[in-house]
Amino acid sequence: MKIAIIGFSNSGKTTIFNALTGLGLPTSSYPSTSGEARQGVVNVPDERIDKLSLIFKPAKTTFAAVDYVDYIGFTKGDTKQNAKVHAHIKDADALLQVVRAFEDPAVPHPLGETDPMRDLRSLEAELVIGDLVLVEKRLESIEESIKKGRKEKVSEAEKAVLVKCREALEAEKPLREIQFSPEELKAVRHLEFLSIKPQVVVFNVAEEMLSDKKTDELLAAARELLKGNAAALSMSGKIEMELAQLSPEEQQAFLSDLGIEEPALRRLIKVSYGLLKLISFFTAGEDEVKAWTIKEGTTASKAAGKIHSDIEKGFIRAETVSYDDFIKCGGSMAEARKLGLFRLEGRDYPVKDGDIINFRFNV
Ligand SMILES: Nc1nc2c(ncn2[C@@H]2O[C@H](COP(=O)(O)OP(=O)(O)OP(=O)(O)O)[C@@H](O)[C@H]2O)c(=O)[nH]1
Ligand SMILES: [Mg+2]
Repeated sequence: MKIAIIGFSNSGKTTIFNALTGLGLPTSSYPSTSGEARQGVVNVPDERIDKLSLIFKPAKTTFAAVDYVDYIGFTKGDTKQNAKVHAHIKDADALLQVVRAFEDPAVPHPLGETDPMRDLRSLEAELVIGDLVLVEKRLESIEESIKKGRKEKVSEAEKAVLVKCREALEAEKPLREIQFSPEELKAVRHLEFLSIKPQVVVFNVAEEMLSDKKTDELLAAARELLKGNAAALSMSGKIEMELAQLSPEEQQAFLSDLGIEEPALRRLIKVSYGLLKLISFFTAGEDEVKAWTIKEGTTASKAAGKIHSDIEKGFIRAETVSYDDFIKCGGSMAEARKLGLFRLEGRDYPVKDGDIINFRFNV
């Protein structure tokens, strides 16, 4: 799973990427206009894994992980430059939009004054325009094929979805607001639209704005604007980056000084994971406690295939106990079995978030 960080330049994309990944890419007050997209792995924090690790004391603990990508910013009104950004991030499963909400005369803003809602609207507009260009190009090439009588290159189904997309985009609606059937989505998947991807908006606020009425108003306005599969949060990129460089103990002390229960970064990672409709099931033993990432609704045999194709092929059953039941039983498998909380599920069982599973299989 991959999440691309987008936004205008100097909004703090690289700062937040560094905070997320613990990497130390250079940040600067002049805009980056070229270079390679950079990728980093981010563990998805999960208190349940922390607790399972305490119980099983495994040799190894593995969290679910998501890749984050940092690239150059969007430029207002520059469709060509923005198409370049699209080319580098189009395979992402979701977007993380960083919106500048901090004021700092030393960091020039590409659009002049700091105005987060204007930036959010402008960037949404750039996503919409970019997708509209893709739709129109594709419709033109379909028309061309019809004229030339090259029927094999024409899909009526695709054309119908493109027309539906064009209507929405011309009305300045991001595609994530529109309902599509799975077949419709499949017909246009190859175009890899940006405005259709789930999106988390992060307002990068100044430290003193972290718990301020103005920030709350900003979040409310953004939530009003964003429809479909989207969310809005605020954080101080600068603080999060500094925090990420501390040891876990130091972080804890720092946060309790500030009266913060959960670092904003943890919340951001969790919200993004949820937006992707991802859930985790666990395997737990002395060797390893591990969170496995699956899409909501994945069946037990497919989930087994995540671990190894042999387990999927030779699937017999999934011995399953929910995390909550397991903890209720004092973290004892024997107790869970005795109380009948241990279930034997078949191959078509839709795995639930927090299931602890032991797969039985034949090789
Ligand atoms: N005062 C202040 N400065 C910040 C904050 N976050 C980032 N900056 C500064 O803003 C500048 C730009 O930050 P980057 O993280 O490089 O921004 P970016 O979005 O990656 O910019 P491009 O890669 O050029 O598109 C740097 O000088 C950062 O130190 C913040 O919360 N407060
Ligand atoms: Mg950058």
